[in-house]
Amino acid sequence: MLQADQVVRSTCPYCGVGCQVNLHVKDDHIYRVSAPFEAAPNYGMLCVKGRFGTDFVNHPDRVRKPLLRVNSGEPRSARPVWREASWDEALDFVAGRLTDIVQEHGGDSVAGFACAKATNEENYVFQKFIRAVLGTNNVDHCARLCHAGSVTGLQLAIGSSAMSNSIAEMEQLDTFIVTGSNTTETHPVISNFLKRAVRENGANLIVIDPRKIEMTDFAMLWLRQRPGTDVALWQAMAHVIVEQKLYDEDFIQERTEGFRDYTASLKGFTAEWAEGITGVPADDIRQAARMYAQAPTASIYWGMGISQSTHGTDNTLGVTNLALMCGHVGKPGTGLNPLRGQNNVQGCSDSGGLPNVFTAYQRVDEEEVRQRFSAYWNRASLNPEPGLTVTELVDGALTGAIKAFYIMGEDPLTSEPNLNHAKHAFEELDLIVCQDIFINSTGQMADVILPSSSFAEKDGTFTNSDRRVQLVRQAIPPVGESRSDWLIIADLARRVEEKLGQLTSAGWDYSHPSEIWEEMRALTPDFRGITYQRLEREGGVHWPCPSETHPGTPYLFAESFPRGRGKFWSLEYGTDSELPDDEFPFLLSTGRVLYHWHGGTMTRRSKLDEAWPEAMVEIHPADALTHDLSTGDWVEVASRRGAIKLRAMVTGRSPEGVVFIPFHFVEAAANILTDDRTDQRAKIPDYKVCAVRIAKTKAPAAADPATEQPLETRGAIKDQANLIH
Ligand SMILES: Nc1nc2c(c(=O)[nH]1)N[C@H]1C(S)=C(S)[C@@H](COP(=O)(O)OP(=O)(O)OC[C@H]3O[C@@H](n4cnc5c(=O)[nH]c(N)nc54)[C@H](O)[C@@H]3O)O[C@H]1N2
Ligand SMILES: Nc1nc2c(c(=O)[nH]1)N[C@H]1C(S)=C(S)[C@@H](COP(=O)(O)OP(=O)(O)OC[C@H]3O[C@@H](n4cnc5c(=O)[nH]c(N)nc54)[C@H](O)[C@@H]3O)O[C@H]1N2
Ligand code: SF4
Ligand SMILES: [Mo]
Repeated sequence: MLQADQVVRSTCPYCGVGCQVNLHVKDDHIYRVSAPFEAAPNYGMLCVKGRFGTDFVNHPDRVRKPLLRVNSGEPRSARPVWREASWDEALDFVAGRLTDIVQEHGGDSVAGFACAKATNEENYVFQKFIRAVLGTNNVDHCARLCHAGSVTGLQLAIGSSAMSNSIAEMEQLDTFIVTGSNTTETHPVISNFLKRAVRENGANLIVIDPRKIEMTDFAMLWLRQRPGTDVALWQAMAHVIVEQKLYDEDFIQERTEGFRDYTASLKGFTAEWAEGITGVPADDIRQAARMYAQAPTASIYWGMGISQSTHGTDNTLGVTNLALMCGHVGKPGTGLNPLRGQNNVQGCSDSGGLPNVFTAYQRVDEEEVRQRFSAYWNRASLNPEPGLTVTELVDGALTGAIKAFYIMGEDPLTSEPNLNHAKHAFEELDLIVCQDIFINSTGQMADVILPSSSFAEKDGTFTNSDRRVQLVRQAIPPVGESRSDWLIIADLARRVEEKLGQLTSAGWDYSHPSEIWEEMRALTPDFRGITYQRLEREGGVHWPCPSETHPGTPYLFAESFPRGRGKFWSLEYGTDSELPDDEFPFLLSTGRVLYHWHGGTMTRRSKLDEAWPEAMVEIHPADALTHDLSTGDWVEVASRRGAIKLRAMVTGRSPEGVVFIPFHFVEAAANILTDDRTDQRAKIPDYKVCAVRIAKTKAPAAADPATEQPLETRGAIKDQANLIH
């Protein structure tokens, strides 16, 4: 057997479970990944991505030197031609262009996309650069496209959006709801704990999901609602609980406000009424309500099916109302749990990668907070105006209010809705900088690519879905001339400070990420008790952790909510989503499959691509029959915004009238079809409901005989575009 040069403990770079991995390294390559049995949160388990998906690290497509676009006179949509540059040249170019734009149009004309894949320390340095040097709060990240509905709803109801329970509590669950979360494919190791609760603890599981996901096999009750109708379901469950007096009077008295008004507003929201809207039998709604309300402890887990909706905030308020009236929050095994998606999406938000807050949700519009940060950062003042959100930034590019995008490790031109509209907006920008490990779809439109080092090439911390801060450790040297994101930003910040004639602060002279963490700790009461030494010793600590003797906080809200009392919110039923009609008679739902990650940048450059090599659209057998389709046939799927071609997968997973497409494949990008209208409060788009039509079609013309996929589209993911030396 191969003998490892070294085995390095680190944290999986894919999902928010935050599994601990041992990276077995030989000749600067990770050749094997194993999981330590003794370490939380995964205790020896890994899913296929953690186990087999890290070979992207050494893929030949890694960007190894900074690249400058040579053909910048052409439209951005033209195939890019790149020239390699030294770091000095590339950083001076970026610093010069940013300086010109800030001087001419003001700091608020620049926007930064922070990175839920990068470490806490890197995101902290990034938002510090955007805020302190460029003078704007325009910094946001993919959380906007993700749990924004959950965050906004939870903030309104209880004043905190973090998951209330720890992963460790899952095996002891008594009763729990999983809704809008395809847990076995998207949080596989968590799904194992949830399955164990059912199998070994006899827990009662209620799945509420339009698709027949694997978790339904473990459920005592499965409610299959029509997509986008959840509010009706939550309201009807609340109606049952109130009518049958199954609520927790003491909890309501002591911990909440607004219950009487809320019960009054429930009039008419009967289970029969909800059946008409959701398609779920009224008796099942009543049974679900009783099971949840009468359980000694009960917890709700949810994902994108709740959040990514034009009424994502209302969906969240709907589940929160239920938890508050039943007192199912603040004890072990009870709570509100939006499962975090990216490995470090929790941490990116915690580190200040949001337009309205610094670290740990300290608000930019609060004088005292701003003063503390400006003093530490050696600035006379900081901008008090919250910045724009990702979805608003794209529109800002279109109107000309935003001139430059600095994108650190995101791929908006795969992940944004209505891609044709988004691409149009990107054309208008004066400057696009992509700092990434690969050239992704967005990179194809950039002026500069700054090569970052991947998780395996750097130290730092990620914060997983249950707020556990864990170490990421360097296992191999940086690939090519790539650099850690924090190093790139610190170097750039010094150059921009100088060009803008700002007093150069010593604020960028870090020699290791631990020094950045020390700064974050000093500015953030909730992180104060967490040190690198402690993380080395304990493996991970759940914030809030106010002192070094504090054990950390695995579950929240035991005594009170951050907003004081939990608040009930009256809801109305209605929808702003684009629903099927005669012209576009199918409902399109989008999401994920086990083997791939978002734009596929990483997983399609790993062995995982062999397991799921192409885009497929899920079509119900009854619909396949009427459209003369069998599995493997080519289908054109069209919406009001565009059309894509991909193959059919005939399956009963999605209900009749609904087609499901994963958004991982550039050659059949689901987001060409999706709709960019958003939830008014959360600004999150509706990725789960829009209207499409389907038609059988021929294989796309110039197909690669090996795969029958169009050559030019496969090329887009496989090569690095033209490179002239
Ligand atoms: N393999 C893999 N894992 C991932 C990711 C990945 O790309 N690939 N991405 C990560 C990220 S960033 C995230 S945010 C998570 C997302 O994790 P999930 O939220 O589990 O992912 P989705 O595939 O978007 O699944 C959403 C679920 O919502 C259901 N749904 C659709 N419409 C509705 C509706 O109207 N109401 C309700 N209640 N449910 C509905 C779908 O059937 C599906 O089961 O996954 C993370 N994990
Ligand atoms: N249709 C549809 N669209 C969706 C969704 C959906 O369900 N349906 N879900 C939405 C959700 S929940 C999310 S979270 C977004 C995700 O959207 P994005 O965050 O835009 O997608 P990713 O492909 O994960 O982009 C991460 C990028 O970071 C790069 N990267 C990896 N490691 C590093 C690093 O250490 N440093 C740097 N600088 N870069 C790195 C990767 O190569 C990749 O290009 O998509 C959203 N879009
Ligand atoms: S469950 Fe998530 S963190 Fe764990 S191995 Fe799989 S992708 Fe990585
Ligand atoms: Mo996400």
